[in-house]
Amino acid sequence: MSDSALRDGYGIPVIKRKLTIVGAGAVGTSALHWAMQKAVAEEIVLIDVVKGLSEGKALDAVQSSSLCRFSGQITGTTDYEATKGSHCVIITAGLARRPGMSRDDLLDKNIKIVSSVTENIIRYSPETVLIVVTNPIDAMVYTAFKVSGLPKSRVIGMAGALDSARYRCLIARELGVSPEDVSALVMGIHGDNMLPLTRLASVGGVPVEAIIPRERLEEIVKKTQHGGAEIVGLLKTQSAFTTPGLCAVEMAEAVLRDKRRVLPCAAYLEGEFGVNGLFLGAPVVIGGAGIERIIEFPLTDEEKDALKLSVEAVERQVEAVNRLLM
Ligand code: A3D
Repeated sequence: MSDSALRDGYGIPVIKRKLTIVGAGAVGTSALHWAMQKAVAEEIVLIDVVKGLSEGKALDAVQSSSLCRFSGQITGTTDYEATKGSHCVIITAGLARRPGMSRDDLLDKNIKIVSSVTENIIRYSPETVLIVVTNPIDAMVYTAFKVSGLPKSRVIGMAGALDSARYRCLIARELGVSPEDVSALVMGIHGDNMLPLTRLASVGGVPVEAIIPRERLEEIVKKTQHGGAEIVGLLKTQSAFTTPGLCAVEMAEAVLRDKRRVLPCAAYLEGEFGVNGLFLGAPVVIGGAGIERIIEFPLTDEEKDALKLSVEAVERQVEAVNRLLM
């Protein structure tokens, strides 16, 4: 995948990093914006099934490149050939929630969309790292894994990074401090049964359980669990996109720059945390080849019970995926 035509100041060949974003809707456009802002790749392809949509959005983005100092190439297309040789692909294609809908309501339609997108991507980038954003995420990332035939390390779901960002933000607001100084982890399903761990949340190294009253922490946990629905309720015709786009790009950046970031992501678990054969949110190390390792640690009995609710819900979704993929 290296491009020998591109050389640095010493004439040494430079790897030209290529990122594809599938879906030029709200999240895909946000991801394009953040990818340019952070200059995570020298080439970015935006692809959508709707003719003109990604072309128009790419053109609009190109016009901002002098202002955001992005000097790479941006292509908008409906043709998968343009995605050839992508090091990393963010999949946002699919339907999004409307008020009153659960993420599960999207299941059947999005399985078909994610399957066809994955087949097309793998045809041109058989060694890529896939970052799946389409909901219901824990089932869609499983779909991409099954359809792509990629090793489990190369298929990752974006959800924990977003849920943890929301959780950190709420803790920071409660304490009146910068969200930057809050460290917190959300595990499990991306849904009502997600598991924001209060035991591990800290601010500047101080455990939040020592400084936030229990009832307030419980409210913060509930608000985190319903953070997505709160935004859908306000926007009415779409779901959150600014932070989801940024979270997907943070993960892509970890791949494209081999950063070895520790991020909560939906990873394929094979025994870790007592879970087998499912994608579920857990802390992982992300580098150039995708997930380098899952960071496993002992859960309390209460946390194990809470994680079981996630497992049961994702198992039901995965049964539906397996039925539809047969
Ligand atoms: P939206 O703005 O509707 O964009 C979706 C885009 O996908 C549209 O432009 C469609 O044309 C395109 N599309 C549909 N089918 C195909 C196809 N076969 N090939 C290529 N493109 C296609 O939605 P959005 O951007 O707001 O959300 C996208 C997805 O991300 C939805 O499923 C959301 O539920 C999900 N989402 C997940 C999170 C997580 O944290 C996991 C957060 C926010 C959104």
